[in-house]
Amino acid sequence: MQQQTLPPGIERILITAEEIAEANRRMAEAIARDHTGESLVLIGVLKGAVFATADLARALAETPGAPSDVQLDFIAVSSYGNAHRSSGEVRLIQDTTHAIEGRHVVIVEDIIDNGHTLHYLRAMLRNRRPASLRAAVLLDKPYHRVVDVTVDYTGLTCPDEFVVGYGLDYQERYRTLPYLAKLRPEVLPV
Ligand code: PRP
Ligand code: 7HP
Repeated sequence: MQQQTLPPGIERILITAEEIAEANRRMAEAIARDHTGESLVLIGVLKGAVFATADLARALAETPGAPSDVQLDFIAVSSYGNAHRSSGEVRLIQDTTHAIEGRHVVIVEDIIDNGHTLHYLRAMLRNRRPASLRAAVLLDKPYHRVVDVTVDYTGLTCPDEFVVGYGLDYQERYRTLPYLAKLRPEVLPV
């Protein structure tokens, strides 16, 4: 097999684009089972979950027994800023555009790490009284969880590394890589 040339700063690929696509398909099947015939709102968490939300929505459209109708909305929060460690303080940067009262909602996240972001979002959106509220997370990184939070649909377990690609960044870089990768240690501060 031909060796792939990796961008500067990337040490190696941890999870391939094919593995990501398969995980999205599995999550779509589970969401379809829980929401057959229902009208569903997917709320993607920007910026990290931009690709996960788009790909999960399309996988859902191709899944038998899918919801009757899937609408997309987005919310933007940040707790990492430019760092590779969370501040623990989640900031709402941009709210959704539509009301969710009485709607079936699935939050779509790229990654759960310490859990603060999803915990904050679940509490905030629960207050808006949706008919149901679930969370789909592509990558579960369970090693440094600080708050206990329910994840209803999990794609893959993430290695205990700072990963980039497929929406995940370090200092706003590497988001557009089609795979998930480990950064070279010299790129990260100690
Ligand atoms: C990242 C990621 C998740 C969150 C998870 O977002 O996209 O939303 O951190 O981390 P936690 O479970 O430790 O709270 P970030 O705050 O970096 O913003 P971004 O999505 O704009 O990159
Ligand atoms: C947030 C985050 N962003 C990018 N890569 C990781 O491994 C991360 N964990 N939590």
